[in-house]
Amino acid sequence: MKKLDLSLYLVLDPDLCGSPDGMVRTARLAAENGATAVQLRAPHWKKKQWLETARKLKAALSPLGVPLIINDQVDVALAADADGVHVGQDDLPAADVRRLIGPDKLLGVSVSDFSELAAVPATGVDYLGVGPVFPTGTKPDAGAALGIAGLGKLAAATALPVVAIGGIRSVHCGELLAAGVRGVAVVSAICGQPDPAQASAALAVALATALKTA
Ligand code: TZP
Ligand code: MG
Repeated sequence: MKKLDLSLYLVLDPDLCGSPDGMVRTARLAAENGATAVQLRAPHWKKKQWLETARKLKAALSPLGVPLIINDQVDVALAADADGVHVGQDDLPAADVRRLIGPDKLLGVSVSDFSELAAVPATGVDYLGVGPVFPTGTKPDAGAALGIAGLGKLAAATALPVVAIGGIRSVHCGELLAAGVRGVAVVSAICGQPDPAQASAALAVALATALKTA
């Protein structure tokens, strides 16, 4: 498998994308225009909808070489043969998820403070999602914004790749990469934008520019 590229990580939101097919369309446009990883996140869905959409996403993203990561639903990830699972603090513990998914799939964990960071297992986790960095309307229970300084302190305290999340727009890419993160995860900066392809391309350009000047 090619090296994991977390630089532009799209997290899909069913409300912002309009429909399951809208999600697949958004994911495809994003992946064709610079998104390097895609997560399916649909907290209110029934299993059947999860699985059907995960399979469509996998079919759309695999040919583009973009990994599909499933939020929380380990069984869906296995049934759809997704590339990985992302768990939050209220989901199954990372060590249990690793046992369930085996050694080859990706595993990401959400972290928002030092105590959550300390609880991350020493092995078996591939990356951390850290946030919210900025205030976000997309996840009402996301907690207080860390700011760039708070993000930087957490990123400096772990050897794992960190993906920043929460309120991120292309204008933030430079300061986020300078804070030591490997990539940015976005929902509303791509989902629900009038032109998700153009929005993705603009983020990819901002990241490439930030990397060049870093
Ligand atoms: N986890 C922490 S903040 C967040 C998630 C899923 C939502 C980020 O959404 P947006 O629209 O990019 O601010
Ligand atoms: Mg979750």
